[in-house]
Amino acid sequence: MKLKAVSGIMLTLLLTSAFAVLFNPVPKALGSPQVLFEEDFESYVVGSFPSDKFYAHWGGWSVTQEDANKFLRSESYSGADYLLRTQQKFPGNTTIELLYRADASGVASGFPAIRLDNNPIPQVIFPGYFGVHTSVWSNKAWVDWEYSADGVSCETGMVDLGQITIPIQPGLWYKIKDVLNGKYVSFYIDDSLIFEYDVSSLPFVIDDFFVTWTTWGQKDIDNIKVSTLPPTHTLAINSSPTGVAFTVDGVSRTTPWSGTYSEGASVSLVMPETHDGYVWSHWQEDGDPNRIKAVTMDTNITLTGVYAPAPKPVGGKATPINIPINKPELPALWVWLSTIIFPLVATALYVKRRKKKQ
Ligand SMILES: [Ca+2]
Repeated sequence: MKLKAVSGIMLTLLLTSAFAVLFNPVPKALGSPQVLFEEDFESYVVGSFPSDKFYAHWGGWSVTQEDANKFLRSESYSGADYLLRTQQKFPGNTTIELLYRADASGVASGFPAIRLDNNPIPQVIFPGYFGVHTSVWSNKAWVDWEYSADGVSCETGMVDLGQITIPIQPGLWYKIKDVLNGKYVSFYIDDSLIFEYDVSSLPFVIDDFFVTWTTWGQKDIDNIKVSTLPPTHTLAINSSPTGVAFTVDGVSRTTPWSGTYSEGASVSLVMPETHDGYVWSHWQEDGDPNRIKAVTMDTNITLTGVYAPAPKPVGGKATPINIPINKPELPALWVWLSTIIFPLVATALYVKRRKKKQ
């Protein structure tokens, strides 16, 4: 009996937990970028080359250890031919980041650079390939590109984006990062934006690319990470009539307005109670009468705040409070009584009496 009771309780507990697991919504990882590639070189033997993940044109790169940290080092070389490239290709809308360090020869002749390349073998022209090169060289920011078709280089260009304020010192690690977001490539050093370049005018789109590092002088790279950008959604706020001043997360805006948010972001909207002779009515899309609204950005959202003309005061012209209100004109009642009612009653009584006498 006792055993039965215990097993009954256990069965109930088991079923309860199973139900809890079944019916508790699993929290969705919203807004978190997906890591496509990550390498810190700690699992490789010193002196080896991680050929399972990288391709080195003409060699020159090997795993090196310093204190307790392993990283990938290029030989000191006076040309740009020891190119390093990932074996894995990546889609567009991506962030590429890594730690970068150069010795004195590397800084003197080189730069931290990331090349986005769909060339299967760097430096060899294949039918139809492109490369976009973002870099800092002699404290100047650069973007250059090449494009070939049928084995002929048909488009090359270089844009000098001007002096930068962050000098690259020899022997120091820097975090460098490229962000590909739609038509822009943004280049960062230690999380400071160095430049942003609109690549939409280039004769190709940046997607399905390898990441390549060029070599001038000795370079060290570590902690390479390639990840997708978190998806974004658009929030558009309209109103009827337009031109309504409202707030988004406490910041003043005017309709029509739109903004971009990472997936899962929570946005707080406050529409005013009145606007220029109008009063708040409702949100057009869902009929919600609450002018204060919180939205979760899991898709593109358009909301329209509807205002109605302010109602006119009943009975025509409103009477201002500070003016004395006229009291009912009592004398008028006495005038009526004395001039019409009394004579009527008197006449009726007189006629009655006369009739009685007759
Ligand atoms: Ca490392």
